[in-house]
Order: sequence, then C-alpha cells, then structure tokens
Amino acid sequence: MEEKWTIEVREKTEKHPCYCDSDHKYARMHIPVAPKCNIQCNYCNRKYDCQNESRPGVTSEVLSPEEALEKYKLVKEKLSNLKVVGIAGPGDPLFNFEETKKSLELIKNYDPDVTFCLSTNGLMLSEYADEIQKMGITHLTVTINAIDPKIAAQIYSTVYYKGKIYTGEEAGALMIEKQLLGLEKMKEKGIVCKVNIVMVKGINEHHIEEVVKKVRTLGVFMSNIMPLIPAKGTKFENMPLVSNAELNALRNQCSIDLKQMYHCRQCRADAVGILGEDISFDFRKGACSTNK
Ligand code: CLF
Ligand code: SF4
Repeated sequence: MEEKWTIEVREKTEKHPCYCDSDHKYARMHIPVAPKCNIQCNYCNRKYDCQNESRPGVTSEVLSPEEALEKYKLVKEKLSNLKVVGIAGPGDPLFNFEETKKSLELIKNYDPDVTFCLSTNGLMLSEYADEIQKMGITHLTVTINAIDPKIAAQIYSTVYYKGKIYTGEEAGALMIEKQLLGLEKMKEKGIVCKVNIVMVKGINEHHIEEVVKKVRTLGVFMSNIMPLIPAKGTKFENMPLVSNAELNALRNQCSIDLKQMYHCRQCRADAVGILGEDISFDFRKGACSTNK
C-alpha cells in the first residue's frame, strides 16, 4: 500500500475481509444502527425484512447503540477472528450520525483494537470529515454510481439535503459534487476509501469505467462493481440482470486503472461472520445459526 496511509492503517487493511484479497480468515460484523436515509435510490427497498433475503439494506432488527455494544460482546466471544465493525445501513450511517457516533464510542471503549468501517451514500461525507477521523474510522466506502448528472438522475429519485428535496439532474449533480468532495477530504485525512458502484444495465454500464478513472484520481484504494439486485417494490424491479461474465469483464477492464474487488457478497445490514459464511445472529432472541 502507498505511503499516504499510516502503518497502523495498512496493518488493519491487511486484516479487513473486504479490502484484502480474501483468503477468508477474518470476520466482519455489521451493526444495524442507522435506519433512516436522506436519499432514495431506485434500486433500494428497506421494507422487506426477511431472514432469508441477502442484499444491502436488509436487516432483521435495528439496534440502539447500547444494544449494538451488547451484540458486539456476544459476537466477539464466538468469533475470535472478528476484526471489523461496519455500519452499512439499513439507511445511511451519516444521516443517523448520533447513533453511529455513540455506537462506535461504546465499542471502542470496550475494544480499542477493532477496525471501524462505514458505508455511505456520501451526501454528508465532506461535512463530517473531521468527526469521522476523530471517531477512529479508518475504512470508508462511498457508493458512486455515476459522475454524470444525467445518468445519476436515472438512479436517484430524490435527495434530501439541508431541508430541501432535490430531484432529477439537480439531485444527480448534488450527489456527485458531495461524493467527490467527500472522497477528497477522506484522502486528506488518510482514511482508506473504497468506491462501490452498482452496475445497472441500460443505465450506467458504459459509464462505469469513467467513474473508476475519476475516483482513482482521488486516491481511492479500490472499487467494487456490484450487479444490480432488482428488489421487489422498487423502480428497478424489472430491470435486466447482469451476468457474472458481464460483471467480471467490466471489472477486468477497470482493473487496468484501479484495484478491483471480486469477492463482494452484497451483505445485509446485519451481516456477521466471514464473507459468504454469515452467521444469522438474532440479538434479541439470542439465536445463532449459519447462513451460507
Ligand atoms: Fe461492511 Fe462494506 Fe465495511 Fe465490508 S461489507 S461496510 S466494506 S465491512 Fe464487503 Fe459486504 Fe461487499 Fe460491502 S462484502 S457488501 S464490500
Ligand atoms: Fe437505500 Fe443506501 Fe440508497 Fe439510502 S443510499 S436509498 S439506504 S441504497
């Protein structure tokens, strides 16, 4: 890894199951403490709440910060290879900032060695840059599906920012401006960033290479191109599926410019365990089972 990251951060990256080329040794745990979102992506439906459904935004329960700490203690006891606590929804962690901050504070007091990871839509990222660094977050993902407002307008239906609702190209332009500014700030702070991109056939598939080239200039560690999951009840529910061959061809093409992630499992907001070998851990019932 490059000099811009401290030795401590580089060591954490080597044990982060999403950032390292996985040999499936280390586990991560998502704490679902962030229920609200400030935007509406056309592929997102957080209403379906099913134990058997595995996709981003899905959780069986939303936890308070105190419950998240209790769950962390239980999981840590069971998984000695647990390295990372991530907040990946079900909404946006920065739009639920107080819950995010409190949860991480509590867990850090209990286990100062844990790696903290956030996944955000990026709208509030530049504004919380100082706080993110103070909270000890070392790894951060921003989902950037387009850097052209016309394309972004087809993916985000509404954006709520500072008391105003934006739609169309205005919404797309605002998202792009904030996401790119956020990445710039993260780079200044020495935080390791990854950019997730949802590949939507007919909308952004021919534009993704451009997104990757752009975020590379902002010092991101890698990008993660993920296929659209056409979830029921969303505007994109009838959109075509992306095949593995199409997905990997695009990843290979983009790997010329930037390191690519090939092992993403499009995790639930309450995922726990090694990637692809999640443990279903119902905190309130104290139940635990494997969910491969
Ligand atoms: Fe979670 Fe995301 Fe952190 Fe990993 S997941 S917040 S970076 S700890 Fe990983 Fe899951 Fe893919 Fe995300 S496999 S969906 S990339
Ligand atoms: Fe859903 Fe995340 Fe988009 Fe918010 S940013 S609408 S939680 S996918």
